[in-house]
Amino acid sequence: METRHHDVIVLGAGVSGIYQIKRLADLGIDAIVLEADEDLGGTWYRNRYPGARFDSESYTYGYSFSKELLNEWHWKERFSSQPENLRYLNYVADKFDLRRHMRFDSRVESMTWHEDERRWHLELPHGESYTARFVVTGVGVLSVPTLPRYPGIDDFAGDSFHTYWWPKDPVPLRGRRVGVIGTGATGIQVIGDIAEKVDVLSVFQRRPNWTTPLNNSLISEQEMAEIRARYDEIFANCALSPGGFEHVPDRRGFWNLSKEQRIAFWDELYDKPGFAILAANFPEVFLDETANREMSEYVAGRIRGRVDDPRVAEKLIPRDHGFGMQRLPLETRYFEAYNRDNVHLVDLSATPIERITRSGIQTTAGHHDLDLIVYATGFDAITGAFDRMKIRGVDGRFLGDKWRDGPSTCLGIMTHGFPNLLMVAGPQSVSGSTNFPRAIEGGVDWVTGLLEHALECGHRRIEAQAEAEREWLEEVVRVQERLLLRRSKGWFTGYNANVDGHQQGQIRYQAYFGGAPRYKAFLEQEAADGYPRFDLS
Ligand code: NA7
Repeated sequence: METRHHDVIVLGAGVSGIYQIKRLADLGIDAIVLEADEDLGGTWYRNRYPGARFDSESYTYGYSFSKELLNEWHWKERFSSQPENLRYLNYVADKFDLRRHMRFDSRVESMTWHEDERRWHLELPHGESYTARFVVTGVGVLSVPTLPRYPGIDDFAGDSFHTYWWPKDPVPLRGRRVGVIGTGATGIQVIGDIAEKVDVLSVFQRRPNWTTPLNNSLISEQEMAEIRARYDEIFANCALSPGGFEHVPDRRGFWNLSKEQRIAFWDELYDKPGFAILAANFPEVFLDETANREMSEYVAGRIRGRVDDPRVAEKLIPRDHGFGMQRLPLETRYFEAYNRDNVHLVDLSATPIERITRSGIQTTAGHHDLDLIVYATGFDAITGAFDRMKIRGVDGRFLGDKWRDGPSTCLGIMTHGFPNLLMVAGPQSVSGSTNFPRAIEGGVDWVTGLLEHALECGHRRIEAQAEAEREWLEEVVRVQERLLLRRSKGWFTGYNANVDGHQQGQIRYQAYFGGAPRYKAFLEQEAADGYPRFDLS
């Protein structure tokens, strides 16, 4: 089979890849996108489970690069749902005629750097292959789903799937006994959505998560017109805030206010939409154990106020971590689900799962007969998609080996020993830790600038310097170590009980927590100085 060549190959046709190919196509660069799935959309193509929606305000999630697009698109809900989000990404791709640059069903299985040619060789299934001068990854931060390792998982006779693989065809829910394993952001969305649709819902919870109301609402024509008029301001606000949202931290000083004033403020935040309770809160809540404990007690009180059975309420309150120490899921009718007669909380910390059986789930306390098992058990986050691709750099070095104990990158964009491999939304960038599209637009623009510079100057090789990479790692570690979340068991710190090397106690520095403005300043300075952290030849 013939090997095809392009100057740039983009991996992934999700939110990152769509914008990356738009920028490259506009510059007339010879580039294509290889996408493993049969269509575009990435996260929003895959996660079709009931309740899947943005936790970011829709109008801060959309692309900002085209005024025309901003004026045309009407977000119908403040936090838009998966089908609408996928429609949006298709609309963008069609409007800018981007599909012609995309090759679907094209999963890259391995990638090898050939120093003599200064090219990457990409191998796909069935002997298909490509070469490229540069490869840009937009492979997603949560695109490798992970299943538990319970015995009998293949024995179950009913339907079962990970939320990421929720089928395209409608899944019957009425009259069925459904088990959901996992209570992260995904499980919490699913449970709130299906509780009233199914006959019986058994929630298998190992550890509860802190979660607060999403407070979603419809966006009328009139409101959308106001949002359109405000887009410049909206994106400027997002660019200034650490999380890439319109919400800004409250800097009155936690200790300058009385407890009553703090509670009155939290009452307001609890009723506000989205991540206000996180991003508009006092910074001390995330830096100071006493402040965090008070906030956690406040949210625990709200849970007790919403769950009728006090024993169930206590099981839904996290004890092993404080509020905001793991990625905060946002919920809709989540706690009220537990007030329904058809919903049962199975506390796996008291009665662990022994095995999956032909007809359901066996815990140490008994058997649960089920028709459908939903695995909301998370992802091999941030580095999983890189590990899966078997990337070999200079002298055949395997990236999976380099990153075995945790990733190490230069500005979250490149990693030493892997020339001409550029990462959008890569490890140790802000993509995992802030409003995703705001971060990726910045990442794509920066990578595009570097590629333009290299191609214009006739450079055929770009490599991050080892010393610059060490310095970036120091910055990433220093920032994370200031935060209370540094020891938390969540995907932010690389924890995943189902992946070797990611279990409890094996902290990884996966994302940059220094905030979007600080990250952007590093990138801008680097470009302005002529890319001193990179060797170009
Ligand atoms: P998360 O946040 O990683 O949550 C996974 C959940 O699954 C979590 O509650 C886990 O409990 C649970 N889990 C994982 N393995 C098991 C086993 N073996 N048994 C029982 N329970 C298990 O993933 P999500 O998909 O919810 O969210 C990912 C991101 O997607 C989210 O943050 C948003 O950014 C979008 P554990 O904590 O390990 O005890």
